[in-house]
Order: sequence, then C-alpha cells, then structure tokens
Amino acid sequence: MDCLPGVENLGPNSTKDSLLTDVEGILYPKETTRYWEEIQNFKARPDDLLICSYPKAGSTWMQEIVDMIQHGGDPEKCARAPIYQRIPFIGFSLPFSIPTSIEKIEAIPSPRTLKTHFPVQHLPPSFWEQNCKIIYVARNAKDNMVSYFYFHNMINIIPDSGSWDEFMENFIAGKVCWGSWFDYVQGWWKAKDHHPILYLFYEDIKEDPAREIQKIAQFLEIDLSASVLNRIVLHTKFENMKTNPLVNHSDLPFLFDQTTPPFMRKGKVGDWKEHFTVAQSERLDNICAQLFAGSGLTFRTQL
Ligand code: PPS
Repeated sequence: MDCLPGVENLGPNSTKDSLLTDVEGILYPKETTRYWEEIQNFKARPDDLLICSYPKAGSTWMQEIVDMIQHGGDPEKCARAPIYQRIPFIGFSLPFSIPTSIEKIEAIPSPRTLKTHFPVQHLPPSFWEQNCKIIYVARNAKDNMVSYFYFHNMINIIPDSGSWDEFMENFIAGKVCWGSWFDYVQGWWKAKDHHPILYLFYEDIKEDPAREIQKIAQFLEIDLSASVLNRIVLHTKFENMKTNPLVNHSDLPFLFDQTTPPFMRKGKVGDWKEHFTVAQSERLDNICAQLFAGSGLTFRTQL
C-alpha cells in the first residue's frame, strides 16, 4: 500500500498505541485529536444538517440518500464530487486526501450537510446549542462489528483488527476507534428525547428503503414525488453504490487498501452468521438484552 503523505506511523506494523489517542476513555484517530480544540470550537449554524453514526453503520449510504433527496433525485447533481466532499466529515481531516479541515467546512455556504462519528458527549457543543437537525443511523452490533473488523484491515489510519476473537474482545470492551458501540447507540437514543434527531436503523432501510427515505424527506421537510422516490431507491441500492466511484472510496487507494474486501463489502443484514460462533452470538445477545432493558432500544439481526 502507498504511504499517506504527511501522516506518521501508518502501516500494518503500527501498534494500536501509535495510531489512536484516548480522550476521556474513547479512542480516536490521531487526525481527530490533533485538531481537537478546533473541532470542539466549531460553529454550527441552525440550518446545518448532521448525519451521524457509529463507524460502519451505514453513514455513506445515508449521505448518498440525503444528497439525492436534497437534489431532487438527480444523479447528475450527485455526481458533482465524491461523497466525502459533498457531505464532509467533521472530526476527521486528512489534509492531503480528504480536504475537510474545519477551516474548509466553515467556508461552506449554508445550508450545509455534514457527517460525523462522534459519540454524544464529544459532539461539538454548537450542534446542540444551534438545535441542528441530526439524522442518526444505527446498525445491529453483530453486523456492525463484522463490518468494522474488515474495515480495520482496509484503512491505514487505524490498527489492524487482529484475530476475530481478539477484535470481538476489543469491540465489547469499547477499545476500538470511536469507542464503545453499546454506549454510543444508547447515548444517541437518549439524546433524541431532547433534540431533533431522526433515529433510523440500517435494517429498516434495507427492509423497505422507500418507506425510510420518505421518513427522511419528511424530517427534512422536502416533498418527494413517486418517481423521484423510485430514482433515489434505485440509485442508493447496494449494487449501484458498490460500483459508483463517487461513493465506494476506490479513489482513495493511499487510504484504503485495495487488496482487502472493498469498502462496499456485502451490504447485508445477517452476514454476522458467517463469522460468529453460537456462543459468541449468545454472548452479544445477552449483553444487549441486559444493557438495553427498559430503554425501548431494540435491534434486528435478521430480516
Ligand atoms: S464508514 O467508514 O464508517 O463511513 O462506513 P459506513 O458507510 O458507515 O458503513 C459501511 C457499511 O455500509 C454498507 N453500505 C450499504 N449497505 C446497504 N446498502 C447500501 N447502499 C450501502 N452502502 C454502504 C457497506 O457495505 C458497509 O457494510 P458491510 O457490512 O461491510 O458491507
């Protein structure tokens, strides 16, 4: 894999410690903590829209859906730039590849749509203060974990995953980049009670994309005709996004190892069955049942 210019300690021999930094118990990429103050002081505007998810829960899918909704379902308009430029990632910037520094995001005219992976406690406070609309996407722990396992080996700014068993222990302990999935999904679930957050599930979008896209459009106060809705469903189907170079990240070979399974890997609900033992599956089920009891938060692991 080519080296990413200007960023230290990359590559398969890097250790976890050299690539991630702990902030209040959450591990972050060095490129996030390097600009921590700047990111935390970001000035959100009231008409900013934020798309948020735990890594590998479907944020790129949501970005493309939202961009299509905002552009009348016109794929030509959504072909104006790669997705990471159309809807920049706040909280992570690689100056030589993904030009989404705070300075650049601040220069974008309103209304802006941004993406992040911050847990609630580390979201730049101005998003709360400005009462910005937030679309949150959650994915069941098992499929999310499988996708994250492969991602660790694919992207060169976080450590390799190690064995499946090792990765599972790290995932359960929250010792992975952007922190504990369990705390994360619950934090955002609670936040929706006091903030305009549309909390969506990957499994629901997979089951009935038209229904979920309508929900998003309503949240954004945009009317969709039946034909526009159909176009958005078609354009954002997994098979179509997989071959779309503006969303599949094939344009970032210095960041994503092209020899591992691709960014658009399987796009399925239930792929976890190919990876979990029965005991591991039961363990995850038990943890979720215990943690989410009484919260109203439930996940489907198959359709
Ligand atoms: S990232 O790196 O955190 O931004 O990744 P993210 O985009 O959140 O998640 C990547 C996973 O989402 C799948 N994906 C999709 N699934 C279904 N339909 C569509 N259109 C779609 N687009 C992306 C992608 O394949 C990753 O999941 P896995 O299970 O690894 O395939």
